[in-house]
Amino acid sequence: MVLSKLKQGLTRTRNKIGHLLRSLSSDTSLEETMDSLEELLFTADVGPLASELLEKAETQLKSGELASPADVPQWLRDELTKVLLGPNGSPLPKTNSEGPTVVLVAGVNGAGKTTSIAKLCHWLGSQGNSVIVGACDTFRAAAVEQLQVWCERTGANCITGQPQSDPAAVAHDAAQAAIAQNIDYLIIDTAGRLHTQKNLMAELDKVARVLERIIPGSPHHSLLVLDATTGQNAIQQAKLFGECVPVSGIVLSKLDGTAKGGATLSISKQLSLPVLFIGLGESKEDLEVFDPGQFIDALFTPIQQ
Ligand SMILES: Nc1nc2c(ncn2[C@@H]2O[C@H](COP(=O)(O)OP(=O)(O)OP(=O)(O)O)[C@@H](O)[C@H]2O)c(=O)[nH]1
Ligand SMILES: [Mg+2]
Repeated sequence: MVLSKLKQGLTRTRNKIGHLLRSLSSDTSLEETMDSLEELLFTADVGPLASELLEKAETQLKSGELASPADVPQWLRDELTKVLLGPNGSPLPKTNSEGPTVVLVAGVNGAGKTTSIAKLCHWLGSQGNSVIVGACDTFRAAAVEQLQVWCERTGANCITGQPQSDPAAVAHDAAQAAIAQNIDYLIIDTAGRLHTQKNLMAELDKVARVLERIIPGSPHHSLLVLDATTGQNAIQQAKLFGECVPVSGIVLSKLDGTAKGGATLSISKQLSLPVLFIGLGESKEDLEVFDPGQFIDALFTPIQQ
């Protein structure tokens, strides 16, 4: 059987919860079922959602709304699918009919911003869009070069500035270039930062303000890249970034490298933000538009023994 990239990417998470799913399916008593469900939800790292679902399952099993423990696995799939927020239509609609649609990309150090931008260039390009990338990470020495290499591979144009120069100045130049060249999408790469780095957080705000001045209404999309391997910690990061820029959606990177894929479930729920894309590897093709139904199907696909 050829596994889809998503199923393959979720292998570690599926390995972690596989035997628990099997035991949940074979339980016959209420007590056993509740025990298995509890272990499954906590092992899957779904966060506070676990207690909510446990309470709901117990209430529904006792009231008869759920006729028997055998119905619990399907019930769980349905509940989890409902919890997940994916894109409503296109994940990155071309919002600006007058000029470039601007996508600002933020996140902590090493979250996968630059790699995700490369993947987005590839994805947007494959749909016939022209893309310019603004190399606004002027903070880290090798950042510009890394982005340039990706842009060459994906056919996007890269606008750069001097090392340590003002990122807002690069954003300014990139926005001007995108207008002059009548480009469909302008993507802005930014330096990794922590919420405690007040100057860097302020810099992000300044980049956004410069973009808005040159292209009114922009940035049209502000994506927060979260590293799926950080599990529940990603929630905290998202809240703090949200205080600085109005995050419109999440790119969840490195799902292939983690057994904590279940954290995805609580990220949507706790942030009330859609997961727009998921990263499933290190090459430009390893990006998928997030689809809650497909994600749950992949998560519940048994590991072949
Ligand atoms: N396995 C896997 N690795 C990834 C994925 N996305 C990014 N990476 C790796 O994560 C590391 C950091 O990625 P970058 O894209 O440089 O992260 P960044 O957020 O731009 O980092 P800074 O600019 O330093 O803040 C690199 O080694 C990437 O190859 C993914 O979806 N899967
Ligand atoms: Mg980077």
